[in-house]
Amino acid sequence: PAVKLLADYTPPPVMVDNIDMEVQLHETKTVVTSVLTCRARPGVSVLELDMDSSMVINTGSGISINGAPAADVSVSAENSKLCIPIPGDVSSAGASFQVQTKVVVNPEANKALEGLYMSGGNFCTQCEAEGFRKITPFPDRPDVMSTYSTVIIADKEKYPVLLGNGNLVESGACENDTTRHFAKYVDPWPKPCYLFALVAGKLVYLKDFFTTMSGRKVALRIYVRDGDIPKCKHAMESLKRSMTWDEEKYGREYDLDIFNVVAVADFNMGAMENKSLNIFNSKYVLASTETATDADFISIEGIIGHEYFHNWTGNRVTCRDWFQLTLKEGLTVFRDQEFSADMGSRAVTRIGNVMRLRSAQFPQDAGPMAHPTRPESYIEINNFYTATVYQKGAEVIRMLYTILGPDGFRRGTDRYFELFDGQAVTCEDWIRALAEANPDKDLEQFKLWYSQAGTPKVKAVVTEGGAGSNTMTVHFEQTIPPTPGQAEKLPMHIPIAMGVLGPDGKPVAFRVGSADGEPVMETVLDLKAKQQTLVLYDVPSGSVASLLRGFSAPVDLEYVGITTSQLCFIMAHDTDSFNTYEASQQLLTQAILENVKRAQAGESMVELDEQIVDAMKLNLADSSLDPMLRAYVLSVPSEGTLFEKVELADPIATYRARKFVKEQLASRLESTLRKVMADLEPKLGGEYSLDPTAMGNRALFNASLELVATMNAQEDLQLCLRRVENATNMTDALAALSILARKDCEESTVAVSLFYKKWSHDYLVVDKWLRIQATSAGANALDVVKQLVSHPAFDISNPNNVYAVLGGFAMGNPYGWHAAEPKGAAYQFIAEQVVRIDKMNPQVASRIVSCFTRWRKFTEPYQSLMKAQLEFIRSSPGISNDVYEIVEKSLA
Ligand code: B3K
Ligand code: ZN
Repeated sequence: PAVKLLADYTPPPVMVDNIDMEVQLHETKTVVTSVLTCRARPGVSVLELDMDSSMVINTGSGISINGAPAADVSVSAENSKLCIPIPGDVSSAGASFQVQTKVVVNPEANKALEGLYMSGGNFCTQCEAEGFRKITPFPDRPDVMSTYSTVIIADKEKYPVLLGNGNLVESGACENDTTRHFAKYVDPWPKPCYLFALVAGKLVYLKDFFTTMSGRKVALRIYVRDGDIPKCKHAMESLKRSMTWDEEKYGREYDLDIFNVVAVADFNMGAMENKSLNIFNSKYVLASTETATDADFISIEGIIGHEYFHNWTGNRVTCRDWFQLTLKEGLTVFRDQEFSADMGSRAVTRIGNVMRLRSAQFPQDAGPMAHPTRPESYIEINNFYTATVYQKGAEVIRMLYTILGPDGFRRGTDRYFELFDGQAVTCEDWIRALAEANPDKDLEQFKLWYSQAGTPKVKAVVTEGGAGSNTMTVHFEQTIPPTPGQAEKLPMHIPIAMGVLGPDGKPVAFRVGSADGEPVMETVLDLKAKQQTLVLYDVPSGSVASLLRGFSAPVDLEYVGITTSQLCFIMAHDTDSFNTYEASQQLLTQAILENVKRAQAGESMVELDEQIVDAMKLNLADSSLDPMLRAYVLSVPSEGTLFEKVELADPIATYRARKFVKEQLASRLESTLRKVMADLEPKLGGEYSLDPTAMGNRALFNASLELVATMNAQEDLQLCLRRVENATNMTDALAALSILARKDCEESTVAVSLFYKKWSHDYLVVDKWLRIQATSAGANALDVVKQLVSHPAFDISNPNNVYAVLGGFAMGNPYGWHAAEPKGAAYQFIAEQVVRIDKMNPQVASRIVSCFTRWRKFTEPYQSLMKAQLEFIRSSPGISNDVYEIVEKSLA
């Protein structure tokens, strides 16, 4: 397969200023007629349109130019380009000309869920990144921006609702066929074709409206299947909050009279920001107290916000080419993270963001798929919608925010919209806009965050000045590990936020750089050199530095020589909640890793240090703290994060050591945990609320219950079972189910089956039930997963089901996955499923095959067995470019 390079970029030979489409919908034979108004660059004599082998096209009579049949039209060998010679008189002097094409596509046969396809009997589309070429021949690249008109025609009974981009200008019955009707939409804003969408089907909607800051009244509608309207309220409220927030924080107003959201059950990813017609995976729209967890409510708010925010960061200003994907995604993730922080608890939101970065992006940055936030090459762009482009991309924006400050950043985004509205631009352009608005800042070195892959490692050595000198010296050293294709790296610009805790635990006002500087409580060091030293004055002896507050840069910080008691001190006193959490995680990580070594050596494990137990108790019992933060502090680092801390990971020893430490926490903190539960109990009843404290209380109760239940006392197991049965909200029911699903006991079997009975009518809840089993099962997980795959509720062509069961198992259940017997049996099973799914849906297959990329990270025999499956997949006939790219790069 061809490798595409950023360095090969050339501007489009032909621009399309407008496209008029007519889509005659039919399940197996949809006819798409398009008229493209084109302008060719001087010297361009052939119009090349991207197309797809799945479409039927009559090159003889299906194409005309300025109304006359086009001559000598050809289709390239791989059926991927339609080449239409432009007669000399037509293209002269850059004049506009019109090209009409007519093609037939088959939505029902489209199991890849890219282009035009069917979900639950309705038509829908997904065009990003390159799906538009499966609907009509077109220069399918984001730097071709056009205005659109779309006429959608379909059977009136089967497809009463017809939706397109932009404003509805006309609709009615078809004159020539009374069983059919049509709707015409016009989108006046030039857009790249990846933002095209249409929907047709039997849908109902929840409606509302929003008045923008300039007084425009926007009709808001969320379209769902019959019966689902009551589950749309939270999404609608989230949408209105997003619209207000973007006006207040960025001065960005919505720009059309309607904004539609459609929920579909078959969707490859979370959601899509099509202009005025967002299409969502229904799991990120539908929610009720009974069926959705607190985490679901939070994700819905975040994703509704994310897609809405794309209207400016992505749609009005878009990407020049797909290498620039982080331009819209990193920025929009940052915006949705900040929106969520403003709507809920900032500290808790930040911890959640960092957990995700560390569990998904750090491993990617350390493995064979490592790439810069702006990749320089790819085979299949769909493989680059990654944690690096999204989550690390958002960290890059966050660092810019930190460096420029809130006002400087806002001046920068204003400048960005002012310069580039209506254009397709690059990451360089983005930095240029920020720099122009902040002439006192130098962002040159910062740009390396776009081009250098790998997680920088920062070592910090803190020393106190001699007695009486009241200084603290912090010496930093950065190194950036080699990544594929990048052996040598340059030092990066890393903003490090820090503060100081005095010997009494109180925050210290210190002076930076000289003894007569202004006293500050916090400072941000711009680490730019490979090594850099910072001297702080007025620091009482016995103080402790609190480094990388709020996780101010996506780096791996090693605080050299920090002691257990200093970490416990930070946990107890830091005013920065992130570092409170971070200290607890460092302590638990050290304790687990120590025991991993012992497990490997066949030695007995060491108990948790008394200091750690005390610090945990203090935190747990402090009811003045945010309960969600207390729950996070109590959370034991995931196996995935632990693997990253060692050279070669032994999955079974890691599992045992982690389990041991968890049991230690449970038994040593038991009385405190039970007291916390008893204190929370009365607060949990009453009306369900999504305010941060209510959610925190549920999380803390459930985290405590999870710990005490590791001791398997009958009454705790019974309590879990009762909660599965009687909980009035999904958060509590699911928490209890996941505790039991991990166990081998009567209550577990009962809980799993009664949960299914209760919820078998709700496919989104069933999806949770599938995932819980796939992620919780122990050494017999492979058998469980095989049963789930043949369960009537499982549909291999539904992406959510596949991600829940196969993804949950291979990527969310490290123990069950590696421990399956005979060794490697689970790898083989998943490899076979990947090959099977790839024939239908390469994007889904490619996500699942990623479970093998880090094979080198594991001890033998795991690594060889995983590698063997990658080789099996590579040798399977007809694998997609999507899967090929991941497999090939993993083996390289
Ligand atoms: N832009 C889409 C993702 C499209 C993925 C294509 N494989 C959703 C989002 O990031 O908002
Ligand atoms: Zn996005």
